[in-house]
Amino acid sequence: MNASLFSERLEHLLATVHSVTVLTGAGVSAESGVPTFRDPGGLWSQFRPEELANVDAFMRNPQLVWEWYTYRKRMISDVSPNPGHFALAEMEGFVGDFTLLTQNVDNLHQRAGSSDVVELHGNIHHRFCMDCGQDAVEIDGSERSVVPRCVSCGGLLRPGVVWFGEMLPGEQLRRASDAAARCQLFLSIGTSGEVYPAAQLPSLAREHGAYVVEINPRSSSIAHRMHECIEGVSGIVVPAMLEIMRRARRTA
Ligand code: BJW
Ligand code: ZN
Repeated sequence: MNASLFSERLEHLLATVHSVTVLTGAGVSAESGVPTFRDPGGLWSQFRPEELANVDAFMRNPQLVWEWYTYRKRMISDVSPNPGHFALAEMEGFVGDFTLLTQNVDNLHQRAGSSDVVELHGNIHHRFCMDCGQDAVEIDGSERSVVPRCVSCGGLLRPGVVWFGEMLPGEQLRRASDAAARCQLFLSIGTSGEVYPAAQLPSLAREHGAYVVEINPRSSSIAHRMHECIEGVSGIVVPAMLEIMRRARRTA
């Protein structure tokens, strides 16, 4: 893949842009071997979201939900960031105002070197008490399959992720909205655009004048809200974008 896959407008923007906001979804981790949610063979084809990704499911059967997250944590710890993650980490050095928003809970952006990741849906390695709300440190990346209890009050600890019907963390959502509203270029990478409020961010960026671009091998459900859709995988397209930035800054 080379730069000709991008429109002239996008090539020019990549070469000159000083404010970029990126929203990532499960697709950026697919090339690391982490299954997405809604693709064929994805997590939702094996498990029913309503049975696992909401608080009622946890209250009904904490052990089942905990085991599902333990299984996913094991899978994530066995994989490494891919070229898409690394290119995004490097991109922050080329753009003065760069914000990385992710719906992913897998920590792979951080492991690739991204310094300030806005985690909209939490982090699978965090946990907190259902009763007193206290954050609990994960003991040596513990992969115990029994639901742990809070050391302060004895309540059940739950994964520090955002389930359906729960509010996104306020500060992260505010940072995401601000970054979408002020950027010149907004990249929506590897997300189906099915889940709100994250799926609203590209539109917000566009309403505020950003050029909005999707990177995805398939058209997402918000593709019609983009100025440009690049049909390809993030592990190839994002490094190609970074290369344009690098060349432009080298010759400037
Ligand atoms: C590649 C690739 C490669 C493959 N390269 N690409 C407005 C309208 C309608 C509904 C709502 C609304 N506002 C709120 C709602 C309700 C709900 C919602 O959105 N429902 C919809 C499903 C209809 N939202 C919520 O409940 C949210 N909370 C909220 O809004 O609070 C306020 C409120 C409360 C109560 C009532 C009303 C409002 C919370 C959402 C939490 C989502 N949680 C999950 C689970 C996290 C924990 C865990 O990991 O277990 O987050 S669900 C799951 O979906 C996960 C993901 O972050 C999220 C998004 O998925 P993503 O990342 O897009 O993955 P996929 O699999 O869908 O797509 C992958 C894409 O990658 C595909 O397009 C591929 O083609 C592509 N791809 N390989 C690039 N190599
Ligand atoms: Zn507690």
